[in-house]
Order: sequence, then structure tokens, then C-alpha cells
Amino acid sequence: MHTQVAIIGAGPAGLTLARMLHLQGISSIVLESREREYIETRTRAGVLEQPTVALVRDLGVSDRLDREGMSHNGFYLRFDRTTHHLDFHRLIGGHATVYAQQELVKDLVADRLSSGGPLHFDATVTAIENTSDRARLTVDHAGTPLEITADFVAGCDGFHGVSRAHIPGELLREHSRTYPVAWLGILARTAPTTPEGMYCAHENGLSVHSMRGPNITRQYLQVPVDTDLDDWSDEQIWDELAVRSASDDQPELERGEIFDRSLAPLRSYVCETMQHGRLFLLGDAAHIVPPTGAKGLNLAVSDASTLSFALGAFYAAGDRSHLDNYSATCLPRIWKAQQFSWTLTTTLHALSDDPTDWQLRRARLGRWAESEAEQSALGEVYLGLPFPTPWRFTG
Ligand code: RFL
Ligand code: PHB
Repeated sequence: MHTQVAIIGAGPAGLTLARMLHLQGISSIVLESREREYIETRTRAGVLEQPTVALVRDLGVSDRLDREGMSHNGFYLRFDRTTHHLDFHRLIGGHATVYAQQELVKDLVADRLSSGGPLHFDATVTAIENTSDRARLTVDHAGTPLEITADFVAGCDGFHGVSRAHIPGELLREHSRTYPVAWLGILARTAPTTPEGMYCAHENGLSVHSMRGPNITRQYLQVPVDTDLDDWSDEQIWDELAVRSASDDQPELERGEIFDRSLAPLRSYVCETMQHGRLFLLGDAAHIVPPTGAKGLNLAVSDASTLSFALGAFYAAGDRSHLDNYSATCLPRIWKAQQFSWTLTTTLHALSDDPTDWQLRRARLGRWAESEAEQSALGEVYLGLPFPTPWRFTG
């Protein structure tokens, strides 16, 4: 089996790339190690930046996103029992959209299958051979060995995938930072706490209050990284969410049935370079941001857009320069998102018992609450910096 581009992983990076290549007349095969149902129900991200939404519209797969996505002007910030609304729309224009990652994945899978594009589930790539004239992938497809050759390989296989290990160690510079905390996330049947998402900074730690619809909330608690999910009863989760979000200006948090819970440790990671020979890394395969600020999915889509443009230039005009510059083109935007996520993470979480740290964090929160200049600067990155290139090569 031969294809122009072999795509490893059917997450946001792999599926958006497959759609962009299809629209540019470039063939691809998507290989996903899990079953369809698993990737369509995995609870993860929820906040889409403006450039991500614009791209999904441009790709013609936004019908449900346009109907069901919740458009937000900014977010709420609560500390010292007081609520502040950061209205980025009023200050700089634009919106963020709340739409669950697995819903976007469902839309992209349905589109891929209905347009006849190859997408194989239960297909695990175990090795990539990167030679001068082609790449060769070894695949375990439901227990049957399969070999695929491709002009290029897009490693969209997430942080624990196989692709990154195929960049030679001597070329790889890894930037890694772990945090002593994780997010305990829940989905619950109850109305959203605030009309838009809210970050609450409390001396016990962060709580985040988001939503997935008029009667479903998504909420997170900062917990120690070695927490066992079973250590928390539903009542303890609600009690702690209530303590951290308590205010003097808004009603108390509503409680409801918790029907999903998960734990996600916080990590920052970037690998430089993001390419070697015919292999390109995208999304979580190349970088991880802590969830504070909601950048991960959006970075994955941004990388896909950059690679789509570069492949378009190669196939339409024989111009390899954009492929050669892929990593250098992606990295500045990735680092800006890293910086944003790190600033939000270190300001909103309680990461030490030192009272001086808390005063410094409060001072920064105070500036975010009182200064429109600070809010505009935050809003520019939160709503989404422009993607490095268009997704389509037009000559
Ligand atoms: P994915 O989504 O992990 O997809 C990778 C896919 O590759 C498959 N795979 C393989 N397939 C074949 N062969 C192999 N050898 C393979 N190895 C792996 C996997 O099964 C999988 O299907 O990576 P991608 O496409 O780079 O997308 C990244 C995003 O999923 C991730 O960054 C976000 O979910 C992060 N994130 C958030 N991002 C946002 O932009 N906004 C948010 O609001 C947001 N909130 C979050 C988040 C992540 C969270 N967790 C759980 C870490 C909230 C949380 C709690
Ligand atoms: C979410 O809605 O899942 C969400 C909201 C804000 C974040 C991360 C995730 O920073």
C-alpha cells in the first residue's frame, strides 16, 4: 500500500490534516490504534480559539459546531471572594467557542468516512523507517501485520505515541517541566456556574468551572499529582469546588450528578526539532501544555495547518522550502502558547505554601482584574494568535 502522506493518529491534529490534504488533492491514510468509539467518547478539551473555529468552517465541517458551539466573550476570574469578568470581545473583538473535543473528532471522522478517505481503526504503527526516497511504516492492524509506504509521515500520535522516538536523539532538544499537581475533572448534570468559563484562585488551589451545554458542567480541581481518583467521594468534590469558588457577589455553586471523572497531571514539554527527513511531528506528539488556558487542541490544529500548507507547496509547485522550515515555522507560536499557559498555571494554582508567593500571585491577579491593558494582552493569546501560515497553498 502506498500513499502520499501517512497520518499516524486520529486526534484533532491527524483528522484536520487529513481533511486539509483531501481538499488539496493529496492522498493520505489515517492509522489510529484505538477503536472509533473510544476516540469519539474520550473526554478532553473544550475551548476552541477563533483561528481554530475559522479553519473548521473553511474546511466545511462546522455545521454542528455552528449550531451547538457556545460563543464566549472571555472568561471570569474569581479570587478574594470577588468575581471579575474579562471581556476580551469588548476590548479587542473576537470570541472563543466552547465545543467538546470529542464532538469535533466525531464530526471529522464522519466527514472522512463519508468522503471515502482511508481511516483505519485498531491500526497501531509500531515502526517507521525513514529512508531517502520513501518512508515505510510497520502496522499492526487488528493482529494482522501491514506495511505502508509513503512520501511523508505525519506523526499525530499524541505524547505517548511512537513517532517522536524516530527523531535521532542527537538532533532532539527536549524542554520538559512537570508540576506537583494534576486536574481532577468532572462532568456533572447541573447548570453552568457562570455564563462563561471561570478560573477561581484560592489558597487551597485552583478550581475551574466550564460547561458542555445548558445543563452540563465541566469542572476541575487542582489536586496533588499522586492523588487517587477513588480517594474523592462526589460529596468531597462538590465541597471543595464550593470552598474554592465561594464569593460574596454570586450565588453558591449548584450541585448535580457527577457522571464522568478523570485525572490529568500537568506538564509542559516542547521538542525541538519537530521533523526529521520525511517525518513531521504535530500536536501533543511534539509539545504539551498544561490545560490552564486551553491551548493543546488549538496548537495541534495550528501545526496541521502549517504542514498542510507546506505539503501543498511541495505537491503543487515542487517547492520543498516550506517543508524544510516546518519546525521553525511552528515553534514561535508554540512557545508563545507555552509562555501563556505557564503564566496562567503559576498564577492560578497554589504551588507552594510560601505566603510571599501568594502575595505575588494576588498582585498579578489584581492587575488582570483592574487593567484593561493587561486584559487585552491576555485576550490576544486566549482568543488565539494567528496561525503561522494559511492551510491551503494557492501559489
Ligand atoms: P491526541 O488527541 O492525543 O491524538 C493522538 C491519537 O494517536 C493515537 N495513537 C496512535 N495511532 C496509531 N499508532 C500509534 N502507535 C499510536 N499512538 C497513539 C491515539 O490513540 C490518539 O487517538 O493528539 P493531538 O491530535 O495532537 O491533539 C491534542 C489534544 O488532544 C490535546 O492537546 C488537548 O486535549 C489538550 N487539552 C485542551 N486543549 C485545548 O485546546 N483546549 C482545552 O480546553 C483543553 N483542555 C486538554 C484539556 C487536555 C486535558 N487532558 C485530559 C490532558 C483538558 C484536559 C483535562
Ligand atoms: C474545558 O472546558 O474543558 C476547559 C476550560 C478551561 C481550560 C481547560 C479546559 O483552561
